[in-house]
Formats: sequence, structure tokens, C-alpha cells
Amino acid sequence: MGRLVIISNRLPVTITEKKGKLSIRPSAGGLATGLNSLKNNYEVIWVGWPGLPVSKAASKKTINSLLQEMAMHPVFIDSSKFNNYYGGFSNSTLWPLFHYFQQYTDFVSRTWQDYKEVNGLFAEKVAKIARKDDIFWVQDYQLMLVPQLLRSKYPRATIGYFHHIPFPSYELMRTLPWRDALMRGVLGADLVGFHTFDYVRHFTSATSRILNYDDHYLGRVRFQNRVVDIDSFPMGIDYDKFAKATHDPEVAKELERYIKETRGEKIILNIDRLDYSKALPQRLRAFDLFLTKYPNYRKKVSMLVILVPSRDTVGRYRRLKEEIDRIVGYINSKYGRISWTPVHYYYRSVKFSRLVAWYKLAPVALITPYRDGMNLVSKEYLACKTDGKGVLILSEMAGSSKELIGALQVNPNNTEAIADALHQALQMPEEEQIKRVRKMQKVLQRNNINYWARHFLERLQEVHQASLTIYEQFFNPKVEKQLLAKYRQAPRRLIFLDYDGTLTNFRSDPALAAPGKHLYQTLSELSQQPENQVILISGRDKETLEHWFGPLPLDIVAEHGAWYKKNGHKWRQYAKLDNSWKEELRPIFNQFTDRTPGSFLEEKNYSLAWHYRKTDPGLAEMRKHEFMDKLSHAIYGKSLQIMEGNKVLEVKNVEINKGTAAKRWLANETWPFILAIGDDYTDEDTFKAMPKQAYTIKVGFNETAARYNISTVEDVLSLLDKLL
Ligand code: GDG
Repeated sequence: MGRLVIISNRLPVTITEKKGKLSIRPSAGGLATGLNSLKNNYEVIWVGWPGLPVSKAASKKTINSLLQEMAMHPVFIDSSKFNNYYGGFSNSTLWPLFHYFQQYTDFVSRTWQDYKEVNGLFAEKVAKIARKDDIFWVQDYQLMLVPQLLRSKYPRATIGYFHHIPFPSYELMRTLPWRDALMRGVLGADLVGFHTFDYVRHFTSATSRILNYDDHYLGRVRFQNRVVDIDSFPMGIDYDKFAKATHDPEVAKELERYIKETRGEKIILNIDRLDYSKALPQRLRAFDLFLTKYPNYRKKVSMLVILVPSRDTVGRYRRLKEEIDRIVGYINSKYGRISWTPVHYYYRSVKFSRLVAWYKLAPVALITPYRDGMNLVSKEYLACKTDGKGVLILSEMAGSSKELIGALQVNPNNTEAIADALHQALQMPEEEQIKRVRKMQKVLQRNNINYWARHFLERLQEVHQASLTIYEQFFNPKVEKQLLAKYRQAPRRLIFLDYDGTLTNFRSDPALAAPGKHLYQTLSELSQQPENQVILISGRDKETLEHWFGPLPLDIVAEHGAWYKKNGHKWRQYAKLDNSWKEELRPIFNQFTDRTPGSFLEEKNYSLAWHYRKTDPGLAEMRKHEFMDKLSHAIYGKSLQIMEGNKVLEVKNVEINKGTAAKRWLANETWPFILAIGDDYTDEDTFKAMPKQAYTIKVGFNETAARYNISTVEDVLSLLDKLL
């Protein structure tokens, strides 16, 4: 049985100390329950903070050994560090920003430092217990750096990350000074999960805009020598636990009591943790408006507010609590009677049986957060409606709104709409209530917490397998050793090298990519070795290549093969090519260049190339498709082709490609050693033209006809140095 290591901020336990004696009880949160169901297939191990500051070495030892019996491993964190990591960076930076409260977001480098350090402590703890073949599953925004920390320790491990809160749009994410590190941290995982597709969309857009990883297709990002999948996995609840609990004798007792005490008043249920993202003041104002607009409902309905204490030592939360106190007081004083209290308000958490009793009793649940990653309360409310009667009013900004389409969905900023939704809910005929609730229950029953956990882990293992396949194609030390041995033995060697993206990194302006001293020296030495025949095979124009490499004793192919030059000879044309098409196509190129800021046109002897490296990625993607569409009509019937290179679209004669050009060197001689290195689409023709035993290497990790992938230009240069 494989081991599954869950890494989360909190361990699912409650530790209490009475008269110096420590006791530990498991606490059954949603996640813990979901993972319990995996125990048939995995040995589940948990790493996390134990939930309280522990400074005495003796207590640490006791807690450690008590927890280890439960397969849990505590991460002890000193309290000032913990405050900076948790109250500081997690909850005063990431939480507000990710819930779109930019005005509440602190940017403090001290808390960031401690966030990094504490993430490091989690990774170290994992390292202490990790075994080969463990599956790691990191939970939530407090630990965004952990996936990458684990990846650097275990390059081939299976690592998943699930983000439980919203992921904001790129526009907000970019305001974070530490955005790059956080994004890279998460991308250490094989699979990154969110509750909804909107968060997936935002995260994917941030990967391409912040990190420039735009090599993604259908949610799969190629990232160095791995693939990372980014997808939505809406978290479910333990449906049966809630549905069954409605029949518990203890719940029945609670229910009976409340039915008596509410004396037929219809309860509008609110359960929230104290947090500004929950928009409770707004909801209370909507209730006020409802009572004004629909006075017939006075004395017939009341609002039950259960506000679960949270972070109330923090100024912002304390002020929010005071605001809620004030509005509740205002409403009760405005409408209340001796016989009727409009808002019943409790600032405490309630036991499970009471929670279920309220879910069962309340004909309406009002859940209208400004933002909520998912919101499980909305799902639990529905699971408790075993007779199908009840109405859920739900914010369209809650993640659960995507699945709960039978709810009355409202914009949480629209008090008028919430007031009207309350009216609609209270008037809704029973048949309609049942129809809506049953439909939603079906979804929740199926997509429950067990399904969520299983589904995530299955996908995680699939993606990991895909990464392993890439890893096998990776130019690793073993392959390098073989290559070097073959190179040394061979009396004759043929070496094809592409230039941009292979021997030099892309620059914003192609003219800036002239070879540096070291590269020039390398090429010079490589081409001077008598066994070697080196060919620089590029899409660039011949004038630039001549200018940069003319004096070197190597052969050059320019414009993808339209021109070539053998060492010591003049430039020759591949064939006399027709160029008249350029007149016709140039206006289209000019038009797209004008319409697309950051792009420019490069005109070569036999081709037109539109570069868009500096264009906004979203706009570039859109224009590229539009441009291709237009070009494919324009070239119809002509012997031209559109080539998509690295951030460039190029039109050229169809006969011309690097493969045809390369064959010129293969025709008259059998080479005992062939090496071809290139990075983009156009180099695929070179790879395809090579015999099977040739070493063909692609820079980057896209699909390729080459035998191997290598990560970077720097790796190529280091390989060339080793050849020398
Ligand atoms: C994050 C995201 C996302 C609440 N009050 C009492 C009580 N609860 C239980 C509910 C429910 C849970 O707490 C709260 O659910 P949330 O969905 O709000 O989850 P959080 O863990 O706070 O937040 C959120 C979630 O992660 C999961 O990914 O949905 O968007 O912010 O299960 O039943 N339980 C009891 N008494 C209470 O007073 N017994």
C-alpha cells in the first residue's frame, strides 16, 4: 500500500492541557473526513502545526509521541515566527488580496521572510519522514512554497497542491512583490487544484504573464523538465454524514426544542466565521430593507446569525464585529417587539448536533459572501434537507455557486436583489423547492468529499506519469556520457546548430543577440577541430549571419535554407525563388504590426516574419490566430507556407526548410557521429531529416521529433564546452 503524506497548516486534532496533562482528540474537518475514505488504498500520514504554541522541550516530546501514534507529525513553530507567517503573511497579505480586498492587504517583508522560513520548516519535517514513492499532497495558501521546496529535494516525487481559497485575477496577483516566488512555489507540484474554473483561468494567466510560461495547452503547462496540470476539483462534503445526522436522536431533541421556541417563525439561517469576505453587514442591511419593503413578513420571519469567532484580537476583525453588533442592534430596535426579535445573534460556535438541527429547521439559508473559495455551509444545508423543502440564497461569488445552480443566486453587493430573493424564497411553492433541492442534492451526493479526494489523487498520478515520460526523454548525465564517448571515438563528425534560442537566449530585439566572446570562441574551436563539420543553421538573414560568423571556418545556412555558404565559398541560393508574393502580403503584415503594440515586421530575402515577443501575451494570442486565419486565405494556391516559430509567424516558400537544407550535408557521406540541436518549430525539419542514430536535441520541453530534450541555452553551451 502506497503512502500519502498530507501537508497542511493545521493537523486535524485538538490538543488540550488540563492540570499539566496533555490530551489529544481528532477533529473531524471536511478534509480529514475525505481522506479517511482513502485509508483502504493508502497509508495516510499527516504533517502540520499542532494548533498551539509549544515551547517546553518536554511537551514537544510528549506531543510528538502521542501524535505519531495517530500517524501525525507536528511542525513546532516559535510563536513570533508563527504570528508573522500565519496572522501576518497568510492572513494579512494573501487572504485579503486573494479575496479582492486590496485595501486591507499588507505588504511587509518581515512577514514574508517568516512565511518563507516556516514553509521551509514544513518541508524539513516532511524530509525527515519521507520515503521513496510517497505521494505528497500540500494544502492551501499558507504553504504555497512547499511544493517547490519538496521538488528541489525530490525531483521525481509525486506532488499535488490544492488551493482552498479564491485565486485572484492576474491584475491583483501582479501587485504582490513576492508573486514570482509564490507562483514558482506552487508550480513545484505535478497537479495544482482549485475549486472552480475561474481560479484555474486566473492562475494559468498569471503563470504566463508573471513567469512567461506560456507553453500551455488545455490546462497543462510544460515547465522545465516536467508537466504541471492545473485544473478544477470542486470540493464536496461528507454528504451521508449530514443526511444521516438529521435522524439522530440528539438532533431530533434539539430540533423539537427550537420548533417550540421559534413558535412558527420562519428562520433565515446565516452561519459564518467572522470575516470581512463574508459580507455579513451587507446581508443585515438587506434584511432591514426586506422588512421595510415587505412589512407583512414582520413577526413572521426572523434571521438567525451564528457568527463563529475568529481572529478577533486583530483590529480589523474587532471593528467588523463592532459594526455587526451595531447593525443587529439597529434592526432589533427598529422593528423588534416584546413578542418578536427580528435578528437572533450568537457570537460563538455551535456543536454539530445543533448545527444540523438549524440546517434542518431553517426554510431559508442566506449565504452571500463577497468572495468564498467554495463555501461548504451551502452544501451542508442542502444535504440536511432530507424532505427536499428549503431554499438556498447564494452569492454568485461563492465557488459553490457553479454547482448549486438551483439556488437563488444573487450579487452580494446588491441589497435590493437580496431583499427580493428573500421574498421570493419565502413565497416559493413547496414543489418548486423540492425540485430545486433534489437536483442539487444529486450533484452533492455524487461529488462528495470522498470522490473529490480520490479524483484528485487519480489525476495526480496520471500527470506524474506524463512527467516521467518526459523525464526519460530528458538529456540526462547518462546520455551525455554516451554522447561524449561516441564523439571522442568518431573520426568524422557532423554538427548542426541552430542559433536563436539554442546558442543564445531570445532578446527583445533580434539585433541585440550577437554572439558573446565565449560563444564565439567555442564555435571557433569547435569548427577548427579537423574531424568536425559544423553548420550553423538559422532562420536569420544571411547579412547578419555573415556579419557575426563570416570569419569562422564553418558552414552557414540562412533563412531556413534559402541561402547557404560552405566554408571558404560564396553564399549560394537554394534555387531561384519567386519573391513577387511579398508585395501582396506586405500590407497585411503592416496592418497587423500597426494594430499590435510591441510587434514588428522583419523582412528577409525570401520571407516575411512578424515578431510579437514584446506584445501582451493575451493580445498576441488573439492576434496570432486572426493573423494566421488571414494569411492562410492570402497564401491559398501559392507555394508558400506559414511557419510558427518562437513568438514569430513567418511566411516563406514551401520548398525551403531546414530539413531540405540539412540533407545537402548528408547526401555524400556516411557520418559516424551526428549532432543536431535546435529549439523551435523550424528545427523539427532538421531533426526529421537526420538518420536514426543521430543525436537530435530540442531545447525546451515541447513535443518534438528530436530524441532528447534539454532545458536551457546554458545547458547547450555547457555541452559544447564538454565536446571541446
Ligand atoms: C476554506 C475556504 C472553502 C462552521 N461553523 C461551525 C461549524 N462550521 C463548519 C461548517 C463547515 C466549515 O466549518 C466551514 O466551511 P467553509 O467552506 O467556510 O470552510 P473554511 O475551512 O472556513 O474555508 C472556503 C473551504 O476552505 C474548503 O475548501 O469552502 O471557501 O475559505 O464545514 O460546517 N461546525 C460546527 N459548529 C460551528 O459553529 N460544528
